[in-house]
Amino acid sequence: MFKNKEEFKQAFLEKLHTLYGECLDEASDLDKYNALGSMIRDHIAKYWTQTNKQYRKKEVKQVYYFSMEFLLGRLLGANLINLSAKKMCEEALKELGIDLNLLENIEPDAGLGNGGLGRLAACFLDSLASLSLPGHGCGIRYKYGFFEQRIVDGYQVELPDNWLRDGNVWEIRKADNAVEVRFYGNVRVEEQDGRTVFIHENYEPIIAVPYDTPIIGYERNTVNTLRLWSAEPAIKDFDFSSFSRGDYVKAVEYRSAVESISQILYPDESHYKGRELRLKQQYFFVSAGLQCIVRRYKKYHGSLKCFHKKIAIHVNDTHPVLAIPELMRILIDEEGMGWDEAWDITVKTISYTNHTILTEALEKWPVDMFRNLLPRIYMIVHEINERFCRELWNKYPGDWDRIHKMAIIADGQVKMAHLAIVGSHSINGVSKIHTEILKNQEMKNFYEVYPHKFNNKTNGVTHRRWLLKANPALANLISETIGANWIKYPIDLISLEKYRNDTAFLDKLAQIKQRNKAQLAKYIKDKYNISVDLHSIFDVQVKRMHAYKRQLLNVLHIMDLYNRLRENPDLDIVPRTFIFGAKASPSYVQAKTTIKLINTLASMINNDKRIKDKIKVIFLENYRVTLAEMIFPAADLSEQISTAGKEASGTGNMKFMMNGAVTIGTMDGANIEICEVVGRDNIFIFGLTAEEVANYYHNGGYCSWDVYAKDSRVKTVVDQLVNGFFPVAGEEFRVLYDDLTHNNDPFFVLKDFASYADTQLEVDKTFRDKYKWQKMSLVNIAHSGKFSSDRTITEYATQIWNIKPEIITNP
Ligand code: B1N
Repeated sequence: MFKNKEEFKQAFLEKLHTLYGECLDEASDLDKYNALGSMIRDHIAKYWTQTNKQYRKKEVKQVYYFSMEFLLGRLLGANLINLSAKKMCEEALKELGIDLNLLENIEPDAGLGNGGLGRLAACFLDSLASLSLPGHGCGIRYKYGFFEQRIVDGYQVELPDNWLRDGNVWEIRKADNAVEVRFYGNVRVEEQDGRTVFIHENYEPIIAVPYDTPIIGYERNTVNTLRLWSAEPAIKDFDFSSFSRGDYVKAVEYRSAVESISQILYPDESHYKGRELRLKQQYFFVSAGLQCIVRRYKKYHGSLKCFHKKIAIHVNDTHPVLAIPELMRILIDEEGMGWDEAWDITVKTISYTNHTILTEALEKWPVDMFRNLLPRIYMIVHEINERFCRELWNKYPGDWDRIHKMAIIADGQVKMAHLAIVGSHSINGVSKIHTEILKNQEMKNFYEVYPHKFNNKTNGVTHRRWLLKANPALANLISETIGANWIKYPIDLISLEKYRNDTAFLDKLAQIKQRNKAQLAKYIKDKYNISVDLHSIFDVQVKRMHAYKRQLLNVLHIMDLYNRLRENPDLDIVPRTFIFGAKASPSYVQAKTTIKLINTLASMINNDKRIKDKIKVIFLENYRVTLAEMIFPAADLSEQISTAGKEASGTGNMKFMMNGAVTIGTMDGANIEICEVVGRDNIFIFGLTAEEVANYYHNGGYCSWDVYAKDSRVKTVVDQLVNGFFPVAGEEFRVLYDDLTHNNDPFFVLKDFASYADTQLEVDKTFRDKYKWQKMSLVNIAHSGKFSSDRTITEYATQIWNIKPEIITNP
């Protein structure tokens, strides 16, 4: 980035001066952070321009990844690494008496996502740019990201995440590229020159303004773009004429209604709520994004006949599926194309990823709401549905039941997953088992009609953030041992395999783990004033709080262990530190109650002198990308314990593995593929299989009362939820108790309890054999290359998008 430290220091001081008119001693840390960020932006500007210029000149095919969520976390550290400028920058700043680490900590997380789905989108952007692939992100610039979690008296309290308060040095507002998006109104149908035309009138116009963030590839000249849209009123400020007519209040109301569209990220993962504002958000960014892509395409190509040859649009779950009717609208209403040609282009352009089969997460919009908000889009969806149902009728004459089940519009609802399948050329699941479930169960009927559309793309995570950045000590050891090629070709990590019996190497691995544990322990001590044993097993479950992820199974096991320890304080166990991190959706009662349960149990256990510090329970507040970067490197054991068949893939499992944690998990999502590569000896598998779970569901579930009655350990811990064992107001944990017993335990927590507890004993036994454990850890790291998002993105690029690397030349 700069030739040498001197040049860098010079530029830094100049930047502080031009930005703030300050010299170094006057500058605040925030000013210094902004100066550094701004320098990076200046530096990459020419590469950014060059990237766009080259894409345009060579007319390369580009993909646009449409997503409601991009969970980027912080960018400074990641950008410096990708520019190979971290070391130089660190040293130069040090000479100026500035700690780079401190500046990195100034940056708020860009928390524009709920969890796995949003973080996946961020990992994909990193891999696209790092593989020199022409691919960009398109989403919403939420003013408030995912809420900040505080724990007060054991309860989750949500605070707004005002991440833009101090500005955002990475983004550039592109007011020139603003477009109009239209809501409500009515459609007038007219015959003009023998053609039917559709005129959307009396609509409410909203201006979408893009903010661009550069996405810098690792040691490449490529700088792709993440474009996030912000909603602004079409009428600038208070329209003076309406003001003078006395419509002052109306003018203000209009303004805040418009701004509400990009105000806040919905904090509901895997739970669908039919809110009009969310539908508005979806159409808002999809329409803005598409208009802008089409406008640029037309500028260089004139006609849209070959649009799909140069543009691929990917929709991240059903949230951006309105891209299908919106592209139809543009091609038909604005370009005057006929239906069949427009449909052909649309289907060839769009591809779709499904991320969940939980029925409560499937988006279905009430017809009335949909038609009222998007009258022209509704007409198009209606027509798509008519044609699709006719096609089905030809294939399955008389099979009304099947057609009704598969229709896009039925029972007063618009079914977005059905629209996605019909209107795209590719539907992929995110792990092998998930894709099989889609094909053979959830979307079986559709698979029968469109077998060629279905495919699998097992998720991956960027090893640059989750290993190279998060765990520099381990990354260095790896590079010293096998060379640095793995950073560009993560599959090369496999060369580590040959050190599996090298005790000197295993010792080094252990030392690094120990230091990472010490770092997390220090954080815990500083923040919560709790001391944890560095020789204990760091047993970690960090992910969204959800019944199907079964944090409750983990908790019940800890309760059982605690009971055993109270009975026998000399019980021979390896000390354990149980670490949790999780945000619950604000309206999700079970999830919030589980957080309270963990915290209540934690304070009992952590203060119980009788058990001699053998176990500790820590709930880490406000789990987010930046905290995750400290947690994964410090973990010994990775908890991936969802009810089999429920977790589409999981990506935390991959981040743990990359950092040498060993997994305890069910045969679910990508755990199965992790097991496949490391082998049964290097993972702890327990519990029912997805098939077994499905069979029980088929027969109305299993009888949880039987397990409760027969297994005394289970009975004891379940009773403790309601029998006064916990010092909480009366019936607080009753909802959990009821779910497990009267509600027949829908997620098989009690059913899997014995198997889980036995496997935890196995973990305990294995950990005592230091080299055995280190070897397992090493095997996990060595095989984690497969779970790099570079592998995933290469598959998307070649098998779905048909895009090719474009090496950007030096500008
Ligand atoms: O997507 C991840 C997977 O690894 C996880 O297994 C899966 O649970 C997660 C509605 C979702 N599925 N569905 C969502 C998020 C937000 C929302 O509003 C649903 N997230 C997942 C990446 O494939």
